Amino acid sequence: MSETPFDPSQSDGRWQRAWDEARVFEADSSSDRPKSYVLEMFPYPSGRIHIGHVRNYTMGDVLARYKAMRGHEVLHPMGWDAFGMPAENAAMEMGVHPGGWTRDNIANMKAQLKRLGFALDWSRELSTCEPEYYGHEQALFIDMYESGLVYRRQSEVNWDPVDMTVLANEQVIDGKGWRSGAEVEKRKLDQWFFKITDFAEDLLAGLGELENWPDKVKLMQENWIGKSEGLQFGFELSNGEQLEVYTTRPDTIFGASFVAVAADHPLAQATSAANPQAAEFIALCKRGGTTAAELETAEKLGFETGITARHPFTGEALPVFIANFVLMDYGTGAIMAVPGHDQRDFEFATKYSLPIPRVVAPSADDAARSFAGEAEPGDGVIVNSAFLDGMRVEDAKREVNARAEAEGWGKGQTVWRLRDWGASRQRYWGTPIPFIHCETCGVVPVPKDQLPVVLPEDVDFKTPGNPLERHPTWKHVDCPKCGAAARRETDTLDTFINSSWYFLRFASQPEDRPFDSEEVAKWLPVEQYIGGIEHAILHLLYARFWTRALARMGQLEVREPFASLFTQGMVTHETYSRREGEREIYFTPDEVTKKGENAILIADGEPVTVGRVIKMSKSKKNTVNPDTIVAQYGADAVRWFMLSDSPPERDLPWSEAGIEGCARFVQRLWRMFGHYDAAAGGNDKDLARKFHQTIAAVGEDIEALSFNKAVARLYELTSAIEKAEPSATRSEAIAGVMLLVSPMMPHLAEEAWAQAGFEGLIAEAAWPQFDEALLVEDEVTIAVQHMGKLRDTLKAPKGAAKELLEEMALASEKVQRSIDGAEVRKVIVVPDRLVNIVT
Ligand code: ANZ
Ligand code: ZN
Repeated sequence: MSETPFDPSQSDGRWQRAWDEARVFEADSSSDRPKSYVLEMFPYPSGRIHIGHVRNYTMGDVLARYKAMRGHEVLHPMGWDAFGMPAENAAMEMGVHPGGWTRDNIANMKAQLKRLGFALDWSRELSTCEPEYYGHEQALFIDMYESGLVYRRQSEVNWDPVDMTVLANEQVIDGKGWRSGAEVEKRKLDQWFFKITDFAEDLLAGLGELENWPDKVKLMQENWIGKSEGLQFGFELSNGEQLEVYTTRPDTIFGASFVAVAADHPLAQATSAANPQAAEFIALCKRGGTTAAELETAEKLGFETGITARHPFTGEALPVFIANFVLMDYGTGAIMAVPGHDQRDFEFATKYSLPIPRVVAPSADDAARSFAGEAEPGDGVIVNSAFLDGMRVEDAKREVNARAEAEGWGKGQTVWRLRDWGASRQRYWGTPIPFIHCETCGVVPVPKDQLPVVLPEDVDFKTPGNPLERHPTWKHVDCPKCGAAARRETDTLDTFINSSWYFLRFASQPEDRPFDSEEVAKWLPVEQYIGGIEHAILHLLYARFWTRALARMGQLEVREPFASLFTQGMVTHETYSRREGEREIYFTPDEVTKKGENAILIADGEPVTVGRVIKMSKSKKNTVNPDTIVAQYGADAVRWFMLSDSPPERDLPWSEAGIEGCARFVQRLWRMFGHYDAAAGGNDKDLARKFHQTIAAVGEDIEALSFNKAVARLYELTSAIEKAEPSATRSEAIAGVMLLVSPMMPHLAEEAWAQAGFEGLIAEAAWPQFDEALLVEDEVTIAVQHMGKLRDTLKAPKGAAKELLEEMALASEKVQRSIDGAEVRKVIVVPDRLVNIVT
């Protein structure tokens, strides 16, 4: 068999069919093997699998196949996050139906995934845009409503005037819609909300238990949840009213030189009713950006109300402003401003010539120090603050809180950055919200036996906005309670809801319920979840919230859905471009040839600019098409490349030379496999040691997801086998390599396994065992002396040459310190035991 090269175009498909026929990857929940749920974030069916998917899914695949070989029952499913805006945009641009567009894309992408030989349980495939999925989601949504975890309220929303939809705060980037790039406006609408804030404390505390999550992801979630501890207290106002403010720095209270409220604060509203200039100022504030980050950087603007606030300790009258940097939906929407120690307040005070007192200083001697053009938010000693003088910040915080509580004008308060999750979208291509609005009965859930509420097919996309709203008949229904004519809810659910529970549906798929909790309990939590860092906050937080919410409703046992999380790096490539007038025109790697560092456009033979190595993206055209490379090199070479060279959390630069090297290695392995000889006799102790060490190490590497290390070890073992003489050991090692590479190169491994005459599929074979005794090298401990005194001990290979021992001894730092520059006159070596240096 070694004469004919391995032919992936012929072999890959054959083994893929064999796995399908034998249903090798179908997970059996009744199996008594230990269970492993390996999950990669399911793709959005944009049209084609991209190289990032290939890398992500190859990693999960290696782990899934490895776990199965180690005797686990593995659940490794795949599906489609199929609702969302691109389908609607395609509908608007190309006049196709979002459903047709999406389903075509799914068919294409499924074929691409199959072509890569992933060990997926396709019997559990799901697509979130099908009623069989979203109908159950509707049922869960109603359950959550009935449990008080979903509610409706009017709220100001971020309105994207181009996409004609409400955006979550996190979808507003620099005041613009994340997809359309349009300036976001503010509007008031009736919206559906999830009470995620009920779980803020628990979601935060739960992060502490997620030992196998990257720290950076946990930190991002922690910041997003944003727990803040401080003091809420009331100012008495000159108009006789009370104004509640929230501060995290009660220690700086003597440094307050003014008070500020948000433009939406009732006090601001009242002022504007009586004062047209105030009304004008408020309108101006509303035009600006809305995110905290923008308010941070925007110019600080204010309007003086004429009202004053009485300082609780000094009795001083502080002016009250309406200010653009105070947010209505954080704390109380009003602040005591301490310009010396808060940068926003500093900028404001500077602009409006307000006092900037110092109340925190490096030491008590610095009480009169002036500010160097900015606030000093840090720690220090309290100064100019009556009874607080000389205290550290933390002690002063405690002191002010205690006095406020004792005197009854304030209270220690915890405030969260996390907001309830707005679930409504004014879009067509999403899960219809299963509620009906009745004049008499109010909001009524659609009775569960009438679920799913199915999206109408006949919709028009010629005008922007929500096609469900415009549909002539769909929204007109009878009230399920009183039978009167009523109106269907025409909002659909945020697509993040689709991905908040799909991992449960993968684990269990009854027809009549979203999932069976006993079945789910067999698989969850997901043992290893793999995906992109871009989902570090929202998707993961929402999935954690849904899992907790379902647990609270008694539908689930687990509270954390993903025991281990891994975020993989990106696949990168340099760019090729030319400047044409104002525009940079990009070319694909296929369109250029490289001569050393330079690149030439094939079409005209003229040079193009070689740009930085960056994430592959359509807009920069620095992509490779998985189909093309799989067709050219075969699935195994592509998979091997995805795992080689770079640690999986780092970026992986795509290179032609790299993939070609992988394809050559496939053939090299194939030739080596051809030397398998069941009849060969004799032992090869060195090779046996190398082989067993590699088995142990590759297993550990895969469990740690250090695929690049596993790859490197397999290269080494292959070289060792190639150099070895025929022996029983060598044959054993060759068969062993078939098994060890099979999670990475499953097609080649199957082909070799069959040709070597082994029974069954290698995908169902057991991972090789290693012999502990062979893991340790034969090593001895050498005592190193200087003038007969022990100075160091060294580990050296058994039987090492005298020269080597001498060299190692002299290289020892401890020995050198002892010699201290003296001339070495003689070195006595007792092999395997001792080195004595004489000076
Ligand atoms: C006085 C003070 C002095 C403050 C100082 C900070 C530093 P975090 O840590 O994010 O919770 N603040 C309170 N409510 C606000 C709102 N609705 N809009 C804008 N700013 C608001 O931030 C809490 C701090 O942000 C609070 O503590 C308050 O300013 C401000 F040296 O009070 B601080
Ligand atoms: Zn009714």
